Amino acid sequence: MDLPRPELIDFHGVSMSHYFTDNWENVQNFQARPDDILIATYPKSGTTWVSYILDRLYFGQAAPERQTSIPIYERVPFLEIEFPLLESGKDHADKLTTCPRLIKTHFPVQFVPKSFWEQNCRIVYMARNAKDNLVSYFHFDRMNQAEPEPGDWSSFFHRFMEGKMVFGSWYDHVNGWWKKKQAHSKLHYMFYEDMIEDTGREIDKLCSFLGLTPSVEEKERVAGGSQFDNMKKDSMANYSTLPVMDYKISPFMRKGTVGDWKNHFTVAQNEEFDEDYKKKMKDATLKFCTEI
Ligand code: PPS
Repeated sequence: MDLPRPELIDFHGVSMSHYFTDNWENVQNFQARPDDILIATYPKSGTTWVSYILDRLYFGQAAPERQTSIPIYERVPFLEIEFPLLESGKDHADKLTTCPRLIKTHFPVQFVPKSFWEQNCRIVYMARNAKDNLVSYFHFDRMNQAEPEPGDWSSFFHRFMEGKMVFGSWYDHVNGWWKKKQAHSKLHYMFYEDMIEDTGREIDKLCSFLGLTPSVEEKERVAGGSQFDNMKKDSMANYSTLPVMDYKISPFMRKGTVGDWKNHFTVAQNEEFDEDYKKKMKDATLKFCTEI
């Protein structure tokens, strides 16, 4: 697919691209149902991983053919996307026949359609440390024609710190959702690094939040199936069926590790980043780890 790369726009004070704002009114009027589950993340924080796990937990036994025949982005629609030749994420979500409906968003918390709050839906938020998030986003923007031109590493690095990314500032995103968690009891805030450290433990926490009681074998199947190497070779999970992405530049399932930033940041960049990070991340209760 040959499309011009979109520009970054300022939308209600957040950097966005038009692919995620063109359907704004309809998306804001989305009618959530009480049993809908919203999977919310800043881009490149492990959205696909959590989506895959939730889909398997809910439907792995009742409808196992889903996992082998329907790409993850169709099982879990991306609410705000409006892309040429594709059904809008909102229409797609409206048409889901599953119960619950699993729905993905990258919106900062203030953009979430109000019906999700009115219906008191469960929300799973996954966050990833800023340094690895930045690196993952850089490679994604290199290979994804639907993203603004990434520029070189150094300019991307600075743009990230300035919050000039699609879906805005990482710092505002993780902090905004963290604050929301204090008021909304049905929000489960989890960390990519914890998932890497012990996927089984994090699936246990997820199940307890969702009120699910899978057998030990089933949980092991879900945890095992969702390991990076398995998802990387699974064409229904690795986005290889989407023409806007060029896997020769970089695969969607790229490294799947904690600490790859060390292969990208110079010593000077790391110091600059840490200095700036301290100024922006004042809430001591929100802690990330950048290595395990
Ligand atoms: S997107 O485009 O925002 O929906 O991308 P998202 O799925 O949030 O993030 C992609 C990064 O998550 C990594 N990933 C995983 N890591 C470990 N285990 C599993 N199973 C897994 N699945 C996806 C993926 O490789 C991207 O990170 P990087 O660092 O680029 O490898």
